[in-house]
Amino acid sequence: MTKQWWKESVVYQIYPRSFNDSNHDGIGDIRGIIEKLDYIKKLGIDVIWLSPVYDSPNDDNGYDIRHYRQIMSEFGTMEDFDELLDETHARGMKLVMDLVVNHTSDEHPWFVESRASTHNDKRDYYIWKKGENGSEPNNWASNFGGSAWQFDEGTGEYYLHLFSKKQPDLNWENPKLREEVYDMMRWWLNKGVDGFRMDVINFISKDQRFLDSDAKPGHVYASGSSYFRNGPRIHEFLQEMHKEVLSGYDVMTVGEMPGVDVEQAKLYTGEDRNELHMVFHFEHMGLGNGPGGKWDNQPWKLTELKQIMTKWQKGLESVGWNSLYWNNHDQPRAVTRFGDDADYREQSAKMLATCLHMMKGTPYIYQGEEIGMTNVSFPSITDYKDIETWNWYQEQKEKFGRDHSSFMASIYDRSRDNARTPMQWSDSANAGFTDAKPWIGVNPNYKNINVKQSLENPDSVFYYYQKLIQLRKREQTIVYGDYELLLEDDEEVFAYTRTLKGETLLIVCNFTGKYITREFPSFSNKPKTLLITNNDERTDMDALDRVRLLPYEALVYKFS
Ligand code: TEU
Ligand code: CA
Repeated sequence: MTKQWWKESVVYQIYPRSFNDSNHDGIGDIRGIIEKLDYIKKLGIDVIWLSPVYDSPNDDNGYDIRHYRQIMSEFGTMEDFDELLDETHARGMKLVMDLVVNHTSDEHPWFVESRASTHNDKRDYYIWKKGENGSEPNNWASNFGGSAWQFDEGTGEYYLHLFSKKQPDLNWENPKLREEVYDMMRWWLNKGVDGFRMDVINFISKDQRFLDSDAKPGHVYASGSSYFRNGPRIHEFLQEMHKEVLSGYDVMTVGEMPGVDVEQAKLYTGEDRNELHMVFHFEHMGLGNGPGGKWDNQPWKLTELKQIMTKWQKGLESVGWNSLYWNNHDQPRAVTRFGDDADYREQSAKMLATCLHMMKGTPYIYQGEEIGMTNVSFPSITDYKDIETWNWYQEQKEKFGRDHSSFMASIYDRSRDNARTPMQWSDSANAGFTDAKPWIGVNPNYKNINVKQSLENPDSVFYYYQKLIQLRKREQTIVYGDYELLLEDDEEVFAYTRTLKGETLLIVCNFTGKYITREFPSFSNKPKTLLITNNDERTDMDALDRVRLLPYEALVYKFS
């Protein structure tokens, strides 16, 4: 397994709209990020991934791009961006951009031209089809509700949009479109950006038959994902992108890939395949999804989580590379979802961090995770801004006549806005995020959970993350060691080892709020050092034939 800087790195994801407002308009911006670079550096971060900052009408908060080579005016100017890039590099960190090329905004000049007539240069940049007997070309559902096809009066045809109708899908079958995308990527790389996180990149190749998929009884539309997820030409397109663009630069790539499995990921990340370095899979993000999908939240089991993580650890072990994450801008907050955001908030946030950062792969921290930020429960639906949440709400209310309270619980569990409330910098007004009215409400718990307080408390979640990151720099076994799961059937403890050249790490994480005891007799007589724990009482000398674990305790011993 070759050594690579991006394997030894820790990535910090910034959702710019919610990070830091520098100019008093209630919206986070690029100058606001520059102000906080020292904070990010202090944490020990190597790479910053910026969610989209391109010009956008913000139907989906920047994931609907109007101009690929311009900065959203709410976020600042290209000069601000260049300064951010310079200042990031000056601190020895790298900057990775979000690349959204499955779709553009409907306000992108390509689409404006494309929709203007059936015969123009840009018509084939998008996916246009005639209707079938007066309705949509097929029954595919949009990820944000309703049909994935939108009828366009001007030319009397439908265009495909797997997300909102303001996000028309690009036609990757067209070589001219592909060349435009590659050219744009080179333009950013030549500026000096250090790589891309590629939005739903495993959706870009569509099965050209555009067949109906099987709809559930009572449903008109159905996900067409089997016809575009890891589609027929996906590997060809990614290899072409590598040849045309990525091979010329020493950069990092990670493909966001809903529905990808380990076998596919071996092809995407295989070191000899020249596609991508890593993928984001969603298997652990699907935990607790009921028959009704993500809004239908059900209890989940630790054994399921362990089985998923282990499958990915072992599956990519000698082939490719994992990305490790508990949350992002689309997901609930990790400590609420996998830990306990009440009595054991700090303890469980540290435990989750340990469990993830000690696995093999590149860890991603989502803004606020490093201080243990939690989900939010806003009283009114009008407090929510996310298009996915709104579309679902409207469907439930209008179509199914459900009453407010019956589905707010789902929103509290799963709305993407849980991740999008402003970063909590201090206990002053609006959590120090802005001195204007923030674009989305601040989580009322900011008085107790904020950066200022975390930096003042040596025992905080922040300093625990800092220590984890420092350990990674020191201990090669954390980066390159082989993974082995222990206690496979245990519903309370996630334990595993990492081994490299005769050195072994033992990681033990209590996923419950209870005191429990576990036995590790095979480790009991070996000399060891304690690398990290969230239990103040623990020492190098503790016997391992019987270990009494505190609620949400995590410990890491090294045997060499
Ligand atoms: O997300 C892809 C995606 O599949 C999401 O719809 C995700 O599954 C969902 O949000 C979970 O509820 C990417 C971006 O991360 C997301 O923010 C965008 O809205 C989407 O693509 C469209 O660009
Ligand atoms: Ca601003």
